Amino acid sequence: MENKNGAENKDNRISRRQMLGYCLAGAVGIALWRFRGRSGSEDAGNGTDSFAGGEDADSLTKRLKEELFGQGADLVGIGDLTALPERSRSRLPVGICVAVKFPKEVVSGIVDMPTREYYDSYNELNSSLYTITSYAVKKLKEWGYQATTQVSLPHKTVATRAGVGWVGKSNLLVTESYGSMIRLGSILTDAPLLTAEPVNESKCGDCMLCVDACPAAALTGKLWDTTVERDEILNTSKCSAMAVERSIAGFGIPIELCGKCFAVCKYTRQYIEGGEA
Ligand code: B12
Ligand code: SF4
Ligand code: SF4
Repeated sequence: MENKNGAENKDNRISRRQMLGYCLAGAVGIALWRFRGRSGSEDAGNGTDSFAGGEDADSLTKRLKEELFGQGADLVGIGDLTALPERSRSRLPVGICVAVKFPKEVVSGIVDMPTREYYDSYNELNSSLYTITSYAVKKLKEWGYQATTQVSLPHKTVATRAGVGWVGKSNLLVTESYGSMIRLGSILTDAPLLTAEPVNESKCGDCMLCVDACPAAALTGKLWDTTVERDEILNTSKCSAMAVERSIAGFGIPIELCGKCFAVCKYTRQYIEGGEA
């Protein structure tokens, strides 16, 4: 996983089985590239639209990440999804997780009650995610690969496979860089990208800050691993009802926005109280 400042977790080299698939994809890419050349649309290879067929996985991955950070992503991770059922991932082997972060001041403001700024930011971040993920799909397709934003897997599943973070006792994805003050988007593709080490266990330890802070007592305190069901961590009915109540009280709109669990998270606080803007 990488943040926009270039800090990176370990990327795994791809397995032999993947390599075979990727070689095939690469071969198709090269064939398309040749066809492009014949049809007169080949470019000089130095513009943002240059075709990546035949490019090695390292440089293709770097290029894609640069594009995503250029579009405003704050975190990007790439995961091998082949261990998940084929139907759940539209038969595509790779998941890309994109995260955008809430402004610090918005998060600080919602420790007591959700605010109008939180609601506005939530809409803005959703719109940015849509722009970034659609752009990535367009680029990947231009480069000769399959790609889609129609992802039926939960974003958090793609995110843990992509090494971006773990599922906290808050039931939210927690990242070392920004805690949980992020919104997530996902892309599926067959592009031969380098994938990260998946995260399979929680790093919450004994912390109970979010559990104790939840005004609905909706969090059970269960420590996550990949076998733990969502309902073992979160009572969704209690959370939904309380979030609507608090949205009405906080900014007068009946929507499920509360966010106290991520505002109090120690990893979120670490980021907010740290130096970076
Ligand atoms: C529906 C939904 C809700 C509903 C849920 C109730 C319902 N009726 O289902 C309600 C209204 C409660 C809700 C509330 C909130 N939500 Co919501 N919600 C979603 C949504 C649209 C789908 C989630 C879902 O049902 N997933 C299916 C369940 C089973 O899985 P899950 O919750 O994702 O978690 C499990 C898997 O990820 C699994 N997993 C992870 N890795 C792996 C790996 C393997 C191999 C396996 C097998 C499993 C696995 O572990 C988790 C626990 O079992 C997602 C967007 C999305 N498409 O993912 C946003 C999303 C989860 N919500 C989000 C947010 C921010 C919130 C709120 C803070 C909003 C608010 N109120 O202010 C609260 C937080 C509540 C909480 N503590 O979780 C963000 C989370 C960002 C983050 N940092 O994690 C998401 C991702 C939206 C986004 N685009 O960013 N939400
Ligand atoms: S969003 Fe609010 S009600 Fe739901 S789990 Fe988080 S703190 Fe509790
Ligand atoms: S507040 Fe503590 S327990 Fe809750 S998600 Fe953050 S680190 Fe985990």
